[in-house]
Formats: sequence, structure tokens, C-alpha cells
Amino acid sequence: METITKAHSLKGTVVIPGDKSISHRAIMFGSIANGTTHITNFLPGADCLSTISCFKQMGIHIEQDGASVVVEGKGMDGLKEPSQLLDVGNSGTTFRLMMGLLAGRPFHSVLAGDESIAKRPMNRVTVPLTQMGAIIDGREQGTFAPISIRGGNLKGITYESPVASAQVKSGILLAGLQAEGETTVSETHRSRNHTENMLESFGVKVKREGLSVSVEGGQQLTATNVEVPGDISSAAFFLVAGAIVPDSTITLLNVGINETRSGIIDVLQQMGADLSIKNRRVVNQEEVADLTISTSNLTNTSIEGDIIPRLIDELPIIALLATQAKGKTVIRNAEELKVKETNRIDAVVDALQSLGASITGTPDGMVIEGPTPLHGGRVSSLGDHRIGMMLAVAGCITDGAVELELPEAIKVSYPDFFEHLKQLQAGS
Ligand code: SPQ
Repeated sequence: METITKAHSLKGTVVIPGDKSISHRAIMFGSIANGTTHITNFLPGADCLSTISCFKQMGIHIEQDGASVVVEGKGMDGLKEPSQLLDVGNSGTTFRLMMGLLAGRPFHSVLAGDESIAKRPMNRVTVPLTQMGAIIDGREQGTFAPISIRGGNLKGITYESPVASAQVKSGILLAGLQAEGETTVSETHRSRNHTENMLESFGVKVKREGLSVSVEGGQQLTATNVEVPGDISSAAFFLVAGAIVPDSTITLLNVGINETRSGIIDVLQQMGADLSIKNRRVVNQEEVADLTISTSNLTNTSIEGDIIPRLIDELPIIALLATQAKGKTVIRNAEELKVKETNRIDAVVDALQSLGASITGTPDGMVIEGPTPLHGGRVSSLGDHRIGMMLAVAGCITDGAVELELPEAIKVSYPDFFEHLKQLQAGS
């Protein structure tokens, strides 16, 4: 249990740890590339460590020391059949991207994970990979983990994904690299594009046209060095904390602001936050900047449509932000929240209601009235890192302490979260 008490102000500078999505991809692509890949600012969170352990099980030598990783890639054909189940822990990204990769390998493998993973739909990847020729099975016709895969002999497909999901897109593209002919994935709204960006850094030709992405099968990856930018999804918690805690100014260094991820910045600006973006630069095809936020007078907004995939993981903390903004904030088209680590519509609504917020769930989002003073109470992360961090930030503004159960879930994406929060509370 972690107890969080009201902060009189939050001040200081935080170097935001490495991006989780990019860290996963660096391990995966490094493992299937020819040669040695050096990764810096890797996120040593539980999810990315699960990815490392899966590739080690398939015979890849990976040396990890904090945020530095060396991956001895053996080429696409270098992975060996794992003798044990591949355990992804809590990581949906590891699961779905590896499904695509393993669909092309001429061996048998089984992917499994924790209780949350066992509830998340995998058929969104099983269906297209089966169309490509992989033999995939799992509970409820390949919908739920554990999932077994016998890969190989794939044919390229053109697939219109019913969900805007980078995990679906990436899984299909990784299978497509091992298929005969061209594979194209198109989406209804653009999802995060780290796979496309990083495949190009590893020497793969990727064709991007509107909402479609294509790769030609048979391309090899060449090892490269990857510098991982800071994770905007982690920065989001301190951006919101800086905006809602009185008398605060927080600077966040080295934050990835890739346009497919930066919806939180748009929302903060729309709501009137005092936010500045400095020192914009591009590292490994990913845009990075330093962000400074100060306590702000916030007004309501509406969040729907194209912006949703650009801030899907930030919606729990945006809901807290909206409880402190004047007026009614409406979030729509976010039904994907129901199939994350928890049902994040129910988890956010229940937790914030129990702290006194005026918030209701809808089938595809939430409606929040503000500003509302919040009170303390005993709440749980429910094992979901983003719910845990949202509640810890809530504890900075509640009258009375927030007692957070299952705080260890936060280690999935931000192992140093509480240290950074304490530094800001101490004004350093
Ligand atoms: O890896 P996991 O568990 O799916 O992580 C989450 C998160 O909150 O960290 C979602 F629960 O992020 C996903 C994100 O929602 C990471 C991701 C990626 O790296 O490709 C893509 C998004 O999921 P999706 O299903 O929209 O593609």
C-alpha cells in the first residue's frame, strides 16, 4: 500500500524514462536483425523486461544494464523454437507483436501472460494472421491466451483493420516481412507509428499511403543503434499534476512528442493549460522536446474521433484533469479503453467517483463535470499501472490521504514514479 497526501506545490525537473512502446520494438527488431544493436535510454519496466526474457528463451543473447541494452541479433532465421511457454507478464504489446513475428517462424510456440492478459482479445491479431496462413489456436477459437502458434509459409494480405490499433498493425507487418509478396494494413484512424519508423531505421522499406502501411516480404533487418525518447504516456501524469496542483511548475526533459502520441498536449492546450514546448529535435525519426507546465485555470473540452488513438493511454489521467476544469468534458469513441489492462472506463469512473468526482461512464467514454473538490479514501490500481498513477496524482489534490492498494503495478511502465513524485513534492 502507498499513501499519498496533498501536495502544497510541485516544483522541479524530471528526466522522463524511456518510451515503453519504443523499448519493446528495439528489443524485438534488434533480435531479428543481423548484427549488434545498442539501445540507450531503454525503459527497464516490467513489460519491457518480459520482452527481453521471451527473446532470450528463443536463443538471443541480450545484455541489459539499467537503461543500456546490447542485443546480439541473429537475423530473422536466428530465432529458435522455445522449449517453454513464452510469458509476456502484463504486456499486451509483447503478446500481439510477438504473435505476428512468430506467425512467420517455422516452429511451434505458446504465448501466455498474467490474469489481465488472459482477458484481453487476441482474435484481432489471430484473424489476419490466420488469413496469411499461420496455424493459431487459443481459448474461444483463438480469442484468448494462452495462444499457440505454428508459423511459416505465409502469404501477403491486404487487411482493413476494424480497430485503430498499433499492436494489430505491427503484428501484421511483422508477419508480412516473412510472407510471400506484399502485405498492407489500413486503419480507420492513424495509430502510433513507431513500428514503421523503427523498421526504416533497421533498413526495411515501408510504404505509407494515407491510412495504409505496406511492406514487401523477404526483407532483412540490419542492426542499428536506438536512442529511446522519454515516454509521453509517463510524462502525462506529471503534466496533469503540474496543471492541477496549486503553485506548481514542472519541467519534463526528453519527452517523445511523435504526432501519433501527442494528443495530451493538444488537450492541455485546448483546456487552457500553461504549457511550453522547447528544444524540439528529432532522434531516430522520433520528435523529442522539453515541456514545462505550471498551475493553470482549466476549462472543459470534448475529446473524440481522430485524436482518440493519439491519447488512448492518457484518458485515465485526462479524466482526473477534467474533474478540475470548469464545465462538462465529454470523451467519446474510446470503447478501446474497455480492453486494456483493466476496463479503463469502469476503473476510472469507479475510482474517481469514490474520491468525490462528478463522472459517469458511457458505452464509449465518460462525461465529467468540474471543477469538483476531491476527498481521500482507499482505492486500488486494480493491477493497472495507469490507474495506479492516476490515483497517485489525485492524492496530490485530495483533502485527506489517498491510500493506494497494489501500487507495484506502476513498475510495468514507470519504475521510478514515486521517487520522481517525491522529488517534485520536495521542490527539487
Ligand atoms: O502493452 P499494453 O499492455 O497493451 O499497454 C498499453 C498501456 O497502457 O501501456 C495499453 F494498455 O499501451 C498500448 C497502447 O494502448 C501500447 C501500444 C503499442 O506499444 O503498440 C499500443 C496501444 O494499444 P493498441 O491496442 O491501441 O494498439
